[in-house]
Amino acid sequence: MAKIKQVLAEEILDSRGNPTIETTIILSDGVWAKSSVPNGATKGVYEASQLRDGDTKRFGGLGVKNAVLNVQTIIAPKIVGMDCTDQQKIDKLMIELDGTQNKGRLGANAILSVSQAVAKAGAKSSLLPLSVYIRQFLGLNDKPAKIPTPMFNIIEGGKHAQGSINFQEFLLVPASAKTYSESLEIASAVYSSLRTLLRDRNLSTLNADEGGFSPVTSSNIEALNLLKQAIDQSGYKFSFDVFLGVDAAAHFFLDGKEYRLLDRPTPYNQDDLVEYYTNIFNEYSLIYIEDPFAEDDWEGWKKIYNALSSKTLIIGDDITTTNPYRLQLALDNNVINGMVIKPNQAGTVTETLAVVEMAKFKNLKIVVSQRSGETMDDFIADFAVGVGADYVKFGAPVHERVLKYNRLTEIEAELKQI
Ligand code: 2PG
Ligand code: MG
Repeated sequence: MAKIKQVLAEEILDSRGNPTIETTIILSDGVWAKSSVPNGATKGVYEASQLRDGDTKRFGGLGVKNAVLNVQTIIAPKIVGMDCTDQQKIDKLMIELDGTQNKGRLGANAILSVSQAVAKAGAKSSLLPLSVYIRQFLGLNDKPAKIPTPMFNIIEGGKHAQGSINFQEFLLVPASAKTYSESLEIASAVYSSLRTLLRDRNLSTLNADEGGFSPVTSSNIEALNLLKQAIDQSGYKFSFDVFLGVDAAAHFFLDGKEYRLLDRPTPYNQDDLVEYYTNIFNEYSLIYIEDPFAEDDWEGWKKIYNALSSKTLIIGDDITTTNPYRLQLALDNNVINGMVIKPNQAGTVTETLAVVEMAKFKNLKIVVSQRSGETMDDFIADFAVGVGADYVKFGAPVHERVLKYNRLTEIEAELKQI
């Protein structure tokens, strides 16, 4: 088996122009692979910690030179010489080297860049597509692989588009598509129909962090209406060919007690907000509601779960943060029927896989997601197929976001060859 010969790390820029880390692993058989890590805008407080330099003279303190140094001087000397297919052993070693609960010493960014690069190099050296290589870790090889249903974030608000609407993501879910490529066609058609509609209404067609539009509408409901019309005008049928979902990313929770939405001047208490979600669920047949309440508002979560979980997906992201303890809490409180999986919330490939396994065991739907600050690494696409995710969220079907969607197209073809 090929051994790790060299580990290189660099500070590069993500899609928001902020620094992030990229690691290259070179193996004894000449194979090499590199991987970089993304960054979120709405981070759950329980996410693994990304190490930032804090030197305000560079990138406003967001530099990652120390994380790079940690890879070069602390991680590299320990993993050089190890079998690169020994993913668990390498990840465990990095966790021990870090020695903290949240990877705050070496940085989850430093550790994950190595962990992902090791997986990519291991797959290459084993002459396997990365998605197939990852399937082996979960023992899924006997089951047929499938491309997850993509959910396209085509209107953005919240922290992805400051100054616009409250909900962070308005998602398009092509439902009638028979193949993955057909869902891309549908998403692209609705995206351009929405652009035309916004132009006609004199609303902004500028793009937010994930390539979605960020019109300044008077309410979140108006954004849902725009989407409904865009679908109708694209020639597809709303609530038949295409369904809608939202990631509320409920950061509109103010003073730890009430929720504020553009939709009405007075604040919402938990019951009001459940009623609001129930109304939009009924009106727009939402098949997906992510982070409807704040990450520690368990009572609010319980209320929405009781009201809507038999009819739609109630998905945890900031509340669960790809963390086994947070997932257990969500299960104990019975508040989710699916969860978002993001490797950089966990910090290693092995730990991310463990959370996927736990969630699958509990019959939760798995949604593998990119971050709003992305890189040109398409690892996450292979990872999603590898773990047998039900859905993926990779942003709008434009700009650098197409990288992951296009990788899924390639994987679809690769799977046919196997
Ligand atoms: C989310 C993500 C990805 P961010 O909340 O689901 O879309 O956003 O990366 O900003 O946390
Ligand atoms: Mg989210």
